[in-house]
Amino acid sequence: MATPAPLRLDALELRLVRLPLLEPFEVSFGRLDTRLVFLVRLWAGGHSGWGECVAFEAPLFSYETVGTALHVLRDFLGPAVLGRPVGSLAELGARLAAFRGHPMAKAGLELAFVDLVARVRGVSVSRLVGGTRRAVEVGVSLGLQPSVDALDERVNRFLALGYRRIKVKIKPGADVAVVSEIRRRHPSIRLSVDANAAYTLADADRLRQLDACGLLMIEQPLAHDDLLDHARLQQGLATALCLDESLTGYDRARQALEIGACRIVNMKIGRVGGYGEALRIHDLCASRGVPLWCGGMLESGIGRAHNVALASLPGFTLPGDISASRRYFERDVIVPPVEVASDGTVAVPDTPGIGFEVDVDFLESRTERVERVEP
Ligand code: OSB
Ligand code: MG
Repeated sequence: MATPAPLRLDALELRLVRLPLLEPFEVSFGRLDTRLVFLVRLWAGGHSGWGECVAFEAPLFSYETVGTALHVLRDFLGPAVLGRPVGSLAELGARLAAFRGHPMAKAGLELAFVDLVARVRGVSVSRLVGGTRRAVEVGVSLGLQPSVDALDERVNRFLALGYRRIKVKIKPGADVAVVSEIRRRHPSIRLSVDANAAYTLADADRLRQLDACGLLMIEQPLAHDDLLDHARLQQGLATALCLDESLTGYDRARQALEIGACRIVNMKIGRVGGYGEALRIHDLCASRGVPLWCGGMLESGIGRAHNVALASLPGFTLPGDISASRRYFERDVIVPPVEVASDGTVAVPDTPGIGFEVDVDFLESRTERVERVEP
């Protein structure tokens, strides 16, 4: 993906914006009541592009945090790319690759760069990265609930809104009984579960009981950095495993598929380090016929718009965790908000860049911290 002409990157803006969640989101590793959204804006000449760094405040999903990403972007990634011409996404990626780890920080910058290039060229991000779909299929991810009835109320609500797949969070003690009951009440829906790394191989017997639930997949049952034990577990399981946390880049995805650690791939552009890695993983899955879908990190509309663009590539074959803005927030940072149509799809914008207008006044009113990085 080349730029029209090498772009001189002038400045980076790093902005933390707090958005309350309409309801708390609870998973096996903890509970979120508000989302501290980390927005990245990149300038070149009179143009700018927007990205989002999906790190959370605490290192519970992965080791990165909003604080580490702010440090790495301000002190290393920004200085490595600002003030000099950049000719392509590959060239940007090569400069960032000098630094180890910190995929979410890198992705925040790559997202802003891709939006910037798309706006300069006057094309949509979807078109720029090779997207082919005009609408993407979506599902919903439901947090842990105090009772089966509370969970089922949400299942019914999102099915009525058209969502095409329901994902339920599980953890030890809130798994087989809950999921069996949801399946009993909804015999034919596409249903999956996500453990966020809450189990070990010692729980294999319990996880095998989920085979009776007819699930589309079991997402990340074992440790966040494991591949080998997942391969062992997959051997004794009829249900497909899907990896999320463990797939931190292209090589990890390739290795996971080579050893049979999963049969389905969850793509999170932040977790894998940006568009460069994401596009390579997409091509790998497409070439091997591995089902792929776009995960979510409770993003604001900016990260969500990038997810919509990415999910418009042909290799995304299952509904993503790309829900409507109002599934999470009373008010989003983009106009219009992301909407889910009654057929369970989100339209892919065809206007320049991410295809949504950023509500800068609203952002300002919710900003907790903003820093500008210059060469
Ligand atoms: O594992 O996919 C996950 C939310 C926060 C952290 C991890 C995960 C999730 C979700 C929600 O499942 C995805 C979304 O709706 O954005
Ligand atoms: Mg997950």
